[in-house]
Parts: sequence; C-alpha cells; structure tokens
Amino acid sequence: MSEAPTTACGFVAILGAPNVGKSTLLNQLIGTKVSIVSPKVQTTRRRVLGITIKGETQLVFVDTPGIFDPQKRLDRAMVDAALRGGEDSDVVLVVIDAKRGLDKRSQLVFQRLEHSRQPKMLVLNKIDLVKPQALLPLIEQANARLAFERTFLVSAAKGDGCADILAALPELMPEGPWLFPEDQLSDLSERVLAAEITREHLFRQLHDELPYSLTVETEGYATAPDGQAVRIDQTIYVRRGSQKAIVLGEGGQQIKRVGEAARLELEEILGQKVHLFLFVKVREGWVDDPERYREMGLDYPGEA
Ligand SMILES: Nc1nc2c(ncn2[C@@H]2O[C@H](COP(=O)(O)OP(=O)(O)OP(=O)(O)O)[C@@H](O)[C@H]2O)c(=O)[nH]1
Ligand SMILES: [Mg+2]
Repeated sequence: MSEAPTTACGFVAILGAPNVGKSTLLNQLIGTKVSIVSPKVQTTRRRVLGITIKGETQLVFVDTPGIFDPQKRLDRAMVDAALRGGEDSDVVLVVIDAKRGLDKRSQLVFQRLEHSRQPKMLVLNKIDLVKPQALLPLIEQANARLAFERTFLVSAAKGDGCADILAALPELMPEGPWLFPEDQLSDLSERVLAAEITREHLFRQLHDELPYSLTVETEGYATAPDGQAVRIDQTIYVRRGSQKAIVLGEGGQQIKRVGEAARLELEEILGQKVHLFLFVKVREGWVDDPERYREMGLDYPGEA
C-alpha cells in the first residue's frame, strides 16, 4: 500500500500601511481577483482570505486593511482586524511601497509588529516605480529595523517576483490537512464579493471623503432558473442627504456609471449575465451601528 503524501496548510498574513498594494499582491498570488483595489487609501475594510495550492501545501493568504493610526470607530475596527489577521498567521508578509520608502506610515507598521512572534518576510512592492539602485538602502534600513527571514522585490501590479514568494512559503507551513476544499479561492460569499465590487467602483469614481462615508450591502441575490443570469439588489448607505445627491448625480448619471462598471466586472468574475439594481439610502448613524459592522465582517469596537 502506498502512503498518501503528507499535506501542509498554513496562513500567510499580508500586512502594511494603507495603499502599499496588499490587495493587488493577494490577487496576483492566487491568480484571480478576490480583494478590491483602488488608488485611494483604506480601500480594504475587512480580512479577505485568498486560497491557493502549491504542490501538497494549501496556502491561505489573509489580506488585511492597512495599519494606520486610527481616529474614528470604523478606523479602529479596520486596524483591529488587520492586527488580528497577523496574530493568527504562520508567516507575515510585511509590504512596503518602494516608492514611498520607510516613511512615517511604514514606521508605524514596524512599530506595531515589533513584538509579533511570527516569522516575517519583507516585500518591497511597486519596484516598477523606482530605480534599482534605490532598493539596496531600503532593504538595509528595513532589515535593521525588524528581523526579516527573507526580502522579496516585487511588482504586484505586473506580477514580477510573486513566483519567488509562492516558492518560499510551503516549507514554512505546518503539516496538516487542507482546511478548505481544493477549488475554493476565497472566503467571501458571492453576495459580499458583489457588494465589495460596487464599493470599489464607488471608491474609484467618487472624490474626497465620500467613499469613506458609505457602505454597500447586498440585499438580494437571485439566480435565474436556467442559471444564466443573476439579479443583484444592493443598498448604498450614506450619512447625509447631500451625499446621497452626489452618489446619484445629476439625473442619476453618477450611480448609473458606477452600476455599469460594477455590473461589467461582476459579469466577468461570475461568468453570468448580471442585472444590478442599486439603491441609495441615508442612514446618518451607520458608522456607529453594530449591525453595519457585522455586515462588513468587522467586530464592533466599543468606546476608545
Ligand atoms: N505601479 C504600481 N502600482 C501598484 C503596484 N501594486 C499596487 N499598485 C497600485 O497601488 C494602489 C493601491 O493598491 P491596493 O492593492 O488597493 O493597496 P492596499 O495596500 O490593498 O490598500 P488598502 O486596502 O487601502 O490598505 C492601486 O492603485 C494599485 O493599482 C505595483 O506593483 N506597481
Ligand atoms: Mg487593500
């Protein structure tokens, strides 16, 4: 009787300041989009698992919200979620934006990770934006600040260097059974992913503080009997009537553009025709409503 090969499975947290490219890296590592990306800071609000298999090892990546100095309740819930994602993992990838270097924001991340006991690896991302000679001093400074097992030079947007990360991880993962079915790519339900995609396009299309004042929830998700099409109903919660007017835009043009972009992306991801219906509701206190945090996949933090 031949013995079954030994399997391994472990969690790899992706931590860093806002906007350094953590979600782009996650999507690139697992080869498909499960976590939303935008040019604005604080796009990711919740932990998102992205799962892939390398040989006999199942790698479970944990994308996290950026670590920053939280001021408001929602900020605190996001940073808590990020730090907890790090604590529960077997390895931590600490992502730095090579263009920004070791700025104040990444210093804060190093500070928060000083006492974490997990092995840490440094990922210098966005190397496509800097001259190669700028990298060496950065590697030296970062390694002097925290003990890293390895350093990777990466362009998550282009995919450069990602294979090296994938090759280095399996030997660090504990032996054990796979925790997820072989074909599972993420822990997000289709309803949550659909809400996230709409939120991504709101982040991309709206300016100033508005993206931070809204949240999106999927209220209805119904597949047609023939499986060819899906109807998705979503509510965008904003905090004030004036914000609702901006989200709708003149003659509803703004929300139409957002809906169109989100629909096209959802059709690609789901491989189905999508009918997307967006509603905007004013809910003044949603940032202090525990139910909204539950929907966002966050714990509700009490008073500071
Ligand atoms: N040029 C370049 N841009 C990148 C690279 N990786 C990510 N970006 C861009 O950086 C911006 C932020 O990327 P995200 O993946 O959303 O960053 P994040 O760290 O997840 O951000 P938060 O979720 O807000 O903390 C986006 O505009 C990305 O397209 C890269 O390797 N090169
Ligand atoms: Mg992100």
